[in-house]
Amino acid sequence: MKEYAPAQLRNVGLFSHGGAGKTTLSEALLYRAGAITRMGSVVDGNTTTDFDPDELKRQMSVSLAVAPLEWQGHKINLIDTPGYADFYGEVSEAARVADSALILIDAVAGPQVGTDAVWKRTAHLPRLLVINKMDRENSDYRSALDSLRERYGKGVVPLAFPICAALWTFSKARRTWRATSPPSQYPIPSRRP
Ligand SMILES: Nc1nc2c(ncn2[C@@H]2O[C@H](COP(=O)(O)OP(=O)(O)O)[C@@H](O)[C@H]2O)c(=O)[nH]1
Ligand SMILES: [Mg+2]
Repeated sequence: MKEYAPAQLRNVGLFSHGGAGKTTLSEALLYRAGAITRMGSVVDGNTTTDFDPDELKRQMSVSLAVAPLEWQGHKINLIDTPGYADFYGEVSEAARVADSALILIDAVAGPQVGTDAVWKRTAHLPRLLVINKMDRENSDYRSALDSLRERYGKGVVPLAFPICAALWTFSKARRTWRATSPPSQYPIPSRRP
């Protein structure tokens, strides 16, 4: 077995309100890093971190699970946790051993009660928030980000801004500007007659 120096080890906890996509993201990260050759799904009951018969039956995590992957010479131990309130004990255990936290937010629902719970339990850790499920109908990156800043303070800063959200913000600003500013002295001629 390959040995790693302590500086090359990272324990990353995945936390969120139930159903925001932690198990699916763990599976995708494992697949991307080459730790697994086929990406399983929660619905099919074949993910790496949900293996307990209860988890397969309910299609949700009920206990924490550790899944290692190697990335750029570092061993990253992903700690997938359950998101439902009945299992917060597992969340606290994971927060105790993790070096950092990845907190997932549903892009449709925004921060939820479970997000507040994991935010409190990971206060001692460096945290990266992931606005997930951006492919879903009515997903709204901007509004999720605004709610996060409102709830957890201005310390929440976007490191990556999806181009679709950026374009939306730009077009909204342009519409507002057009609606509120006086007509230009030099109107842009229309291409159509
Ligand atoms: N549309 C969409 N569905 C997702 C995404 N990530 C997870 N899901 C679905 O959301 C449900 C809950 O996901 P799961 O990974 O079990 O969430 P967890 O409870 O946070 O571990 C499952 O049915 C997933 O297939 C995503 O990015 N987009
Ligand atoms: Mg899960």
